[in-house]
Amino acid sequence: MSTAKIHPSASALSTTIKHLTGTLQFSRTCTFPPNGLAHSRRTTHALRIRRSLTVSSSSVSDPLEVCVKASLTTPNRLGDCPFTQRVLLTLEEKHLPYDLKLVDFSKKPEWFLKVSPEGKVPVIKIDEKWIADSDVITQALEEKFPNPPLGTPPEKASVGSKIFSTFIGFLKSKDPNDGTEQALLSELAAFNDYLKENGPFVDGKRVSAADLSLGPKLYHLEISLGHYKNWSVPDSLPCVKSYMKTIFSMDSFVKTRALPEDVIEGWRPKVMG
Ligand SMILES: N[C@@H](CCC(=O)N[C@@H](CS)C(=O)NCC(=O)O)C(=O)O
Repeated sequence: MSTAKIHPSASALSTTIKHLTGTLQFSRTCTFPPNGLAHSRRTTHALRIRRSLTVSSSSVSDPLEVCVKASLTTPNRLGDCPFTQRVLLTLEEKHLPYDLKLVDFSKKPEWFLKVSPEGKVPVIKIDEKWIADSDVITQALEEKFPNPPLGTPPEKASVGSKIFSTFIGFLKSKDPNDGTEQALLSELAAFNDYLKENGPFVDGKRVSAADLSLGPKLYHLEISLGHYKNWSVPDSLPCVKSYMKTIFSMDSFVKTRALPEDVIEGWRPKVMG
């Protein structure tokens, strides 16, 4: 098991920390730096920064432990899982510190199967209890840490919710005429129309839980369909394209995203299967 202490990069902990994240990547306690570089030697400078980070974050809460898939391609790196990224985005947007427990999916260890009997990530420890499933986890985080509020109004919560399943259908499809591409396009077109009327985010001007769920799925869509099918979201859907661009460039997204090569490797068995 590898552990990485991650502290929130977003505004509550001030621009100081944001400013420091570039150097923090060289601290041993920060195995997963914002830009995904592997950790390096501890330096005096990094130690100094770590001290200031600890002082700044102590008023927030103790780090929450989160089990995540380890990278398939790069040692000591967060791997690909859109459900995990959704949880990490929620933690980031709520400015909550967390520790990643990297799980090697090629040989899941006993300790992990004890806390996640289904062998799935993400799982998170809240109040000494391990909780599975990103729906349940994000709801629990919203209840325990209500500020800033991230809930999506119920009438908007299912916007875009069929994009992921139609994307997987198209990705796995071997027959170009089986309607799976059309099914995806029609879900994306409906989402484009919704954003045109109600955007730029699902709940208008504010980022909410629905965006934190959709964003990682669209990221997987973009990378895997680009790689396996040479396909991209058409220019006729400009609101979807700009939505993706905006979400993918959020600090929290950049900090928690998987490497493109992991996304590609992660989907390979489904594409080949
Ligand atoms: N409904 C769950 C789905 C979680 C899930 O399917 N996670 C995948 C990784 S993205 C997993 O752990 N699969 C087990 C495996 O591949 O062995 C959630 O929202 O958290």
